[in-house]
Amino acid sequence: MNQLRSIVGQGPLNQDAVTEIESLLLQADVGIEATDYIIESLQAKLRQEALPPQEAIAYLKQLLRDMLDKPLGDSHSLSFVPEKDQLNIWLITGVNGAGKTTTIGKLSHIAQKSGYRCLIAAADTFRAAAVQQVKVWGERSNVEVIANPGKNTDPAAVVFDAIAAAQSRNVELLLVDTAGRLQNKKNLMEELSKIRRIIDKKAPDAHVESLLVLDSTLGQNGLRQAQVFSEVAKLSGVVLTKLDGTAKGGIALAVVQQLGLPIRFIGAGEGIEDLRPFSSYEFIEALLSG
Ligand SMILES: Nc1nc2c(ncn2[C@@H]2O[C@H](COP(=O)(O)OP(=O)(O)OP(=O)(O)O)[C@@H](O)[C@H]2O)c(=O)[nH]1
Ligand SMILES: [Mg+2]
Repeated sequence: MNQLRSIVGQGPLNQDAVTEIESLLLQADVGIEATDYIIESLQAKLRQEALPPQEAIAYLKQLLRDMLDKPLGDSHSLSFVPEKDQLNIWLITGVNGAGKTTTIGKLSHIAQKSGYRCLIAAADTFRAAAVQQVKVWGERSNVEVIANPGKNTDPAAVVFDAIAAAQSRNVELLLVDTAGRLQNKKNLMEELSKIRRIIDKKAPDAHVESLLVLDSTLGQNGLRQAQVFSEVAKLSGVVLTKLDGTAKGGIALAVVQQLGLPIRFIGAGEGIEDLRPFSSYEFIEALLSG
């Protein structure tokens, strides 16, 4: 989107410039709603005063950053970390293959390195290999995994057991891996809402975060999923994965604009270190230089 900078740097936007900006934003997965908002704001500003190119670009960057930071309210500068000396439960949800289990592995690694007492709940009981997969991540990050060895076990029961273990061991961060599910599968979505209810009931004092793992290469399709997950799992944030691939990343703007949820982490690779806390500053600098 580095072309965006040169167009915005040229002063008041004529119709050609607007069309060009619109097409750049849509190609970068920014989505119609957020694109309209950006163009209207830019037009209004540039009509109001003639800005030198650098200032026009600075205005654009600030506009985009403010959009990304809006869901955070006043807590802007606070980095997103589990609270010490209390139980934090992070429920990790999303469609099949979005990167949930990998993200759990990366998060447990960061948490362990940062000195948190951490535990993983293997609540993907849907696929036979899923428990094994999350256990491998647990070994890599040196974090214990609570699983139920039986077949066809109820994932909510695994979560129940894991919360009990977390409470008795003074665990600070419990990461819950869930099965991938499509948002239109009623019974699976009901199962997820049951997991969420168990968490709220069994750990009423815990600090609960419900994170949607979103594959950034899916573009606008990902947003439709997100809307349904948002209600069922009471989402509080989003992890954008696979930003190391072909995705342009504009999806982040669509997510915050349409769902009002903050982006918390970005995944940019398959390795254990390939997860970063989300920073609107870094994100916008990268987006506009790419
Ligand atoms: N390039 C890249 N690949 C990723 C990233 N995150 C996850 N993956 C890959 O995406 C694939 C699916 O990852 P999983 O973590 O198994 O996804 P999941 O959401 O747990 O999948 P299900 O449990 O089957 O729903 C794996 O091949 C991961 O290595 C990322 O940030 N970048
Ligand atoms: Mg998984």
